[in-house]
Amino acid sequence: MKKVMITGCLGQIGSELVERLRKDLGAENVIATDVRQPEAGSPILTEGHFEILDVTDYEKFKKIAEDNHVDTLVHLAALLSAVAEAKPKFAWDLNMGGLENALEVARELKLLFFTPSSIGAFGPSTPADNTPQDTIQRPTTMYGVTKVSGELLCDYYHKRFGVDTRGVRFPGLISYKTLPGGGTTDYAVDIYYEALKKGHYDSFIGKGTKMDMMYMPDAIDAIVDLLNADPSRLKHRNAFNISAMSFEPEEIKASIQKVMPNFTMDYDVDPVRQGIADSWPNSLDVSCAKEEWDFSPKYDLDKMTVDMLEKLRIKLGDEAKF
Ligand code: AKB
Repeated sequence: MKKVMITGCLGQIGSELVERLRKDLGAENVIATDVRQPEAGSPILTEGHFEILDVTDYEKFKKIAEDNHVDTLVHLAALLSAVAEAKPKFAWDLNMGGLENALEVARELKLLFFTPSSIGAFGPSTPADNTPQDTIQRPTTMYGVTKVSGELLCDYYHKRFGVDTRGVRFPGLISYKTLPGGGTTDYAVDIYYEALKKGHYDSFIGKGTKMDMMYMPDAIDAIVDLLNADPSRLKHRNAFNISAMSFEPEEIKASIQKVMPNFTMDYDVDPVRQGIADSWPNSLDVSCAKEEWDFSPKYDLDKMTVDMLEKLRIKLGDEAKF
């Protein structure tokens, strides 16, 4: 991996991955793209190469990759679970159309390829605890349908055309730099903002609902480590189960209370997002990722909470009233 093109670079993962790869590879070796124009003065624009790209536009997609002589493609542009449930047709068109174009560009230009799947690729008939790497996948959401289809398509491009496809099933990702846009696990990000702004949070995910989560620095390391992994060790290529912690709302509340003892939480459950969460696993078995490319996250819940609150307090400035 020497020169990388990234789609969806203004999203929660993309914005931090661009920063990391610009440091690792040099700013001139990272081609950041998104369908939206970044805000004026944003580091994505001022500190490196940015291009507007709608990933459903194959010709432009290929031209940017070709003109810039990239050797690696990280395809992140996709709708998240809650938005995909609200706009299922658009979710199918974007998540599948974008991925198909990305894989075709990778095939034609012989690129190393990464795209994320998600815990959303599982469904209610999947074993919920210690969910195996290879198991039943019958998701009941449009997001999940696109994620399973995407996993299969990546496997197919590897087997049929020899494309060096790689990927992980991300759990909920927690970060302080860029907000996630329309996911089910977003409550675990919102809670830190509200803790600092209001000292209180109304959780849209109900008591007792466990989901896998990970802090963004571990997620970025996972992408880079898997892209750099020795291919001869990879028995699975795409959709590795990864996770650093599994908790329910009461546990993240308790973790915040260790730093902010007066923090309080109530529930105002959103039936749509609760339904999605109920169809997902409680906790994943990540042993294949450990065995095949040494996956080893550094942050547990309490370590993440301390870092999140410290960094967010600085970011929020006067808005942090607690
Ligand atoms: C979402 O909640 O949609 C995402 C995911 C787990 O894929 N964070």
